[in-house]
Amino acid sequence: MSEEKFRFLQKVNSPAELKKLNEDDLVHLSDEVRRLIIDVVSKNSGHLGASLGSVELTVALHYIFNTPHDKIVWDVGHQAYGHKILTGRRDVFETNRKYKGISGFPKMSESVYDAFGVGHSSTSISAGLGMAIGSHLKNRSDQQVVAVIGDGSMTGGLAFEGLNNAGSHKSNLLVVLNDNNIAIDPSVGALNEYLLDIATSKTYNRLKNDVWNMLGSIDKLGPGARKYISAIENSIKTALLKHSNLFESLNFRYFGPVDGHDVVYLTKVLKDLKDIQGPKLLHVITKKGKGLSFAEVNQTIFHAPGKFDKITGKIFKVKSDKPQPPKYQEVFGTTLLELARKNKNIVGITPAMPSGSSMNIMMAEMPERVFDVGIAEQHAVTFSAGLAVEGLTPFCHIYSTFMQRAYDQVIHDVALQKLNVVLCLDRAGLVGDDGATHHGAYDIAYMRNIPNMIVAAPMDEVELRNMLYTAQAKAHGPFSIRYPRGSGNNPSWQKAFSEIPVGKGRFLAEGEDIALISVGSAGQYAAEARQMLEEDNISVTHFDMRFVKPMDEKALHKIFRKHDKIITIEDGTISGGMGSALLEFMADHDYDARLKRLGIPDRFVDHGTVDELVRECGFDAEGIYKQAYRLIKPNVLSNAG
Ligand SMILES: Cc1ncc(C[n+]2csc(CCOP(=O)(O)OP(=O)(O)O)c2C)c(N)n1
Repeated sequence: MSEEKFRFLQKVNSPAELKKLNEDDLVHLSDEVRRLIIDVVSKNSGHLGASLGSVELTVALHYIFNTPHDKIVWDVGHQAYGHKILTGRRDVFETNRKYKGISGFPKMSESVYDAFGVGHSSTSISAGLGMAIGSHLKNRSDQQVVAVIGDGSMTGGLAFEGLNNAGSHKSNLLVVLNDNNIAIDPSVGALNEYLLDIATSKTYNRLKNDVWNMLGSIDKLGPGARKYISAIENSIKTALLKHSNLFESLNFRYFGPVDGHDVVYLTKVLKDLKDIQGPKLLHVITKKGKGLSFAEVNQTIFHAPGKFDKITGKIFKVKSDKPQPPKYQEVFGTTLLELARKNKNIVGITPAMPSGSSMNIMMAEMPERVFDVGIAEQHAVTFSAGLAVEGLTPFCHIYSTFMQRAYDQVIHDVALQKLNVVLCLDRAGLVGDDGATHHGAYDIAYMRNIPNMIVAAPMDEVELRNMLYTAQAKAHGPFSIRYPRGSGNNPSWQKAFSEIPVGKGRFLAEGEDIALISVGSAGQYAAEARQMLEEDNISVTHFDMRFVKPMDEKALHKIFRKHDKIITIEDGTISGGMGSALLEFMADHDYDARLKRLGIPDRFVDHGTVDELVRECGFDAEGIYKQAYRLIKPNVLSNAG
């Protein structure tokens, strides 16, 4: 790190050292933190906009609060790069999200300053409240707890549950609402309009500031005066806002809105708030992408832009002469629009991920048929169930990892009533550098035990298209389709649709020595392993299940009658996954075979590239190849490696 460029930052190895700086130096320090984030993220990729927007807030929080004794609980955690840099990870920040490097999200096992592990949204208020009440029960009354949550994450039901509960306790919780008026895509919903209303009401804010100043000076006169002023403050708020303040109605003291980029002012406000007891909310206005012009303008793209030129803002794409296959999500988005043009019953539902799902393609042409419901996976599923009751065919798109939030809604609201909802699970399997919080490891296991649920996993882009087509072609009841992050390898994917018989798999090869049974895109590794084995004159059956439920029992009987050496391959947890389903099948039908299950082991897998992680889990082509040797020629295993 150049000494000249990072004059202040190089002195800060911990929040204790940060506290040695003058207030005025905090402005320079903030600039340097921002510069380091830009330097590293432009080279390594990662979450950019949110972290740039919360630099001053991060500096001010660590300046005023006594971390790690005081707890800062970040929501989602994608805005916490500044926090990592200021809490002893400045020199390893280069390894952010890399294999064996630091995680892109706060993680309790990584640092004592990471008060709570995150990645999924809307958890900070509940976790923070638990800590605030816990510290009180443990007689640590001097401990402060701060939950930092964005306006997008505030739309999640869990955040409201936390606010509601916190408002009925007297515990010392400070919620900092970091309002930049955008999630990944523009913020939606009534809460967003409400926040905008407060943030832009000039009269309200002027009076609010007067009251704030008065409150500060009256505070020194004792508790009686404070109560009196507080009553005036409340009546002004009530009179000036169209409705009474939402947060005040939930028993929070509401402060703000304040400029989240004025680091010196922020430190003053936070210092004052430290002395105010009970639940309180500070509304901070920030700009996503702050300090990098193109990131401020194209906030959705620069949420997590990949590698880019930090001067021009040009995003680097993979260089290739050949036409590149599109991402799976683009195949989904394009196909959904094609289907929706023909089938008027199709509607799209996304919980705050129009661009992350490519549902924005359909949204652009038919905005009235696509619903961005905010970061609200539970609501997205039950809302889809309601649409299905009216005879529509909702395509509810949720990343596999976020669908975990809506499990009861899938069972109770959709499956139990056999409603025609198509659940599209993107980012299924290992997702790479976002790591353990984001891997879509569990959906095969959690979907396949639900009665009425169809569990489909296409092996490539063409199969995905046909699966989407099949799901809407007739009333199947709940139909889930999982597909991975990234691109497949078929640039000519846009073929005419053909319906796939539900519950039918396909033989990609029929051999004698061993059977590879795969599901979903992990079949690509199996296909590669088959080639490697056949080069060694080992004859291989490769069966692509396509459906984990219902299973193609006819084909499975054929395989189990013929083969006593079988490997199952899936990009999902081994426990309870497709391989486990085949073990059950084997036991139920008294087959005797050596069956080895490859997939994600029963532990949390960290971050890295998808290739690195698949290799670590051992279901890459090489891993399958070696496993095949272990089954059929254990004595020559050493040759195979
Ligand atoms: C449960 C869940 N759903 C979806 C996401 C994906 N996601 C990551 S950040 C984000 C937007 C968060 O918006 P906001 O809280 O306003 O923070 P900002 O990025 O604007 O700073 C979303 C939807 C997630 N992390 N968790």
